[in-house]
Amino acid sequence: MENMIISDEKELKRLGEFLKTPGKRLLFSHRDADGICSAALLLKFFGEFESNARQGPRIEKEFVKELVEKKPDLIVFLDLPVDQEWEKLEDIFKKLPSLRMVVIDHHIYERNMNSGNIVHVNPRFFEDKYIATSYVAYKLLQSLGKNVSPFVWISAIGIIGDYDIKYCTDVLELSEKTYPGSIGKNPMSSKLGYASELICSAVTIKGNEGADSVLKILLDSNDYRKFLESKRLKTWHQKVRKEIRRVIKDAYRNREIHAKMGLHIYTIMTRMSLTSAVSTYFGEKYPDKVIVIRKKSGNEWKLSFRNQSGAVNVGNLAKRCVQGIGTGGGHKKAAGAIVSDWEKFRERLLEEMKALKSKQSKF
Ligand SMILES: [Mn+2]
Repeated sequence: MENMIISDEKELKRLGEFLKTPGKRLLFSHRDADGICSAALLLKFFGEFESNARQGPRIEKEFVKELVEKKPDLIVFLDLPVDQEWEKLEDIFKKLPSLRMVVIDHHIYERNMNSGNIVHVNPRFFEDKYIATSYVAYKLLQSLGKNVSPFVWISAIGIIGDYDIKYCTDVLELSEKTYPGSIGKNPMSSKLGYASELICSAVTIKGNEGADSVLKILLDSNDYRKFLESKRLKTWHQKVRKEIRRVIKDAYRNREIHAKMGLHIYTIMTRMSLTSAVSTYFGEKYPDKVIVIRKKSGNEWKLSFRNQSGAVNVGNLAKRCVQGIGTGGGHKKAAGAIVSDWEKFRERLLEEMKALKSKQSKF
């Protein structure tokens, strides 16, 4: 099955030209395995970028100022749904009218920003499918005539890092064919699955510095085995694993279970950013439950949602529960949020879950 990535040859050509824009070139990618692998793929063929990882699509005032001061000729965003911030982008274009922008993303989009100055690629313009950005980047580079197949393993790591591999199996199969043993029978527990864990823990323990290290190691590695040899990444991974084990043990003790609603709430206490990792753990352990993980962060609560079975759309659930008290959203099976008022949030969550249950039992 072939996934539709970009509308036509003309758009592809425009993308190729934009990526060759000379002058000051800035690259921003999401600070996760998919974002970092997408960046590595692009940089293998289009070097000379000043590259930075970002936690999300938010474009704060400070960031606008910083961008405008740098006077870039080209800005590329990877795996970041910056179309949510199109108003801020318009401000930037007002100040830098000759700026070119490339957005390559796979999240549910708010608007298609394709225009004279922007090339916006998102497979969801064509079909509602979960296709990792690393897959999109791989296919684009291939279509642009680049010899990207030796780096199929980088694309595979990004795909596995995002968990939803259903529509990306052709790239995973190609990786296994090119590098036998890299994917095997179960991608999640394969060598490249381990590679995606290495990236995840580097970011967990070292933030942007970890993301930069990973990117550099990916760029220096011509083979996935070389990447897996990194001592630094292995050490960070072991530290994170140890902390995750401790946090999970503790979370079991104070969990709040609403059996009738199929809802589990866990509170975690750790200095590392582990909400999403712990959420994934419990999400896999209880695939038919809605899992909510909460962690205090300053005066707010960081939340993570999972429903592995997909019976409850947790992206929508998060969005509905945070109104007026924070921000949140995400994908169908995995979402995140930040709220200021936990009690209010909890009340809404229980109401929403009750409503969902009564709706389900009617059928
Ligand atoms: Mn991402």
